[in-house]
Amino acid sequence: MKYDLINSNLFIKNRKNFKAKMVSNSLAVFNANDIYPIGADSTMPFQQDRNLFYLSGVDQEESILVLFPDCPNAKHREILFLTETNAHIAVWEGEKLTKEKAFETSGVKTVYWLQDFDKIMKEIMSQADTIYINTNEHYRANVATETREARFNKKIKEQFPAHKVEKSNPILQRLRSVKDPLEIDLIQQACNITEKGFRRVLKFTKPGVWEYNIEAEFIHEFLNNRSKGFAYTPIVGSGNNANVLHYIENNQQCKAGDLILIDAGAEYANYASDMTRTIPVSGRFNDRQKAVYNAVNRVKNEATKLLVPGTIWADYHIEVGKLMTSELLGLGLLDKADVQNEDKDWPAYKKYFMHGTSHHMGLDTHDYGILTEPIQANMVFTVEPGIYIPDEGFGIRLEDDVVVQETGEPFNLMRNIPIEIEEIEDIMNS
Ligand SMILES: [Mn+2]
Repeated sequence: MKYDLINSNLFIKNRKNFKAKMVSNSLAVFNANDIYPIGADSTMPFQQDRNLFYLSGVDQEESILVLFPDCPNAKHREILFLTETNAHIAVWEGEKLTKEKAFETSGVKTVYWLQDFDKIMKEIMSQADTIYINTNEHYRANVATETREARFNKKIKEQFPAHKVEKSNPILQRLRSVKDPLEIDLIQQACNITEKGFRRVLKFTKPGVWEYNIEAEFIHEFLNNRSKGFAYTPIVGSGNNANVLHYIENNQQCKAGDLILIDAGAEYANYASDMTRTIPVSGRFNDRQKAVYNAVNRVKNEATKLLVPGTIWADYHIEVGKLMTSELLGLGLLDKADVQNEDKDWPAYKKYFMHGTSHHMGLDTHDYGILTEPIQANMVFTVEPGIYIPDEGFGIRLEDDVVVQETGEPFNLMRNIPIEIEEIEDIMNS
């Protein structure tokens, strides 16, 4: 791993919280992600299953975590199964977790090699009444491949048809949405790396650069700061490309006078950061661009204040819609009649701002969190309003990541990343 070892107390505490939600005499199983193939013997870079990582810190393929808090054998209340390693295997396959290193990483004392899994499972399943299986119920999930976890779930239900089955997902959604201070620190580190990338881009950008040159500036800074790369596929859209919400081609030349919408964030230790800035190719905004930019920035600042404990996500979006409507009236993009005649299911402002304002962020860029339940302290959200005007050849989105506080305004993890027009222009022209 490129990142520094994480304090294992985080994972010990996460497991303790999960176990506290389990019904009596039950066990829960969590599987690593597969390494996905490309072709021949090529593979995609490994990305750990976020739940297994959350509960163990194990960042290695073919790993399984079992939690069985009521197990009569105290040794089997927490077990990690890992792919076998030794000095000889390490020469060929590179360094893998030893049992000692796995304990240091996760705090799990009982570590077996994977080949013992079936035997141990048979033994402990006979002592349990219920098995928690893990499925991905994220509101945006759309998974076409069969994950290692899905294969496991099929197999275990076949092998042990008499066991009761419970879902891990609601527990994980609730736990993962409220961040531990150690997690907030990791997300802050990801944001700080993003900041370095953005400052580099501000100095680099000028008429004639290509969108992919900007992408390259980010990745240079990310890798030099122990990030393995972008937390999600970056968007670098100049001119009207900014109005294609999921533009990821990043293959056009940036022209004088245009704006560039940059939605890019570093990952650090599997934690995401998610930033959007919009900057002028030439280093100066024109008056119209400034007016729209400041409108978006005001909506962002006002929306942020609404992210307080007790707020319901859907109600928050209605309030942000009102803020945006008033700004669009001010900019002359909407008139009073547009608003009076609007369809309540698709309000007038959505012509220029058609996506959501906030999502949970953490181990996943669009992180777990149950949106119908009230917002709580220590949830991390993005705030990312935008105004997209294809007729005027530009689109503006601004996005920060914030932590909800017990009282008062959220804490902005991107407070040091330039966002005010003067600061952006000063750096670009320095
Ligand atoms: Mn976002």
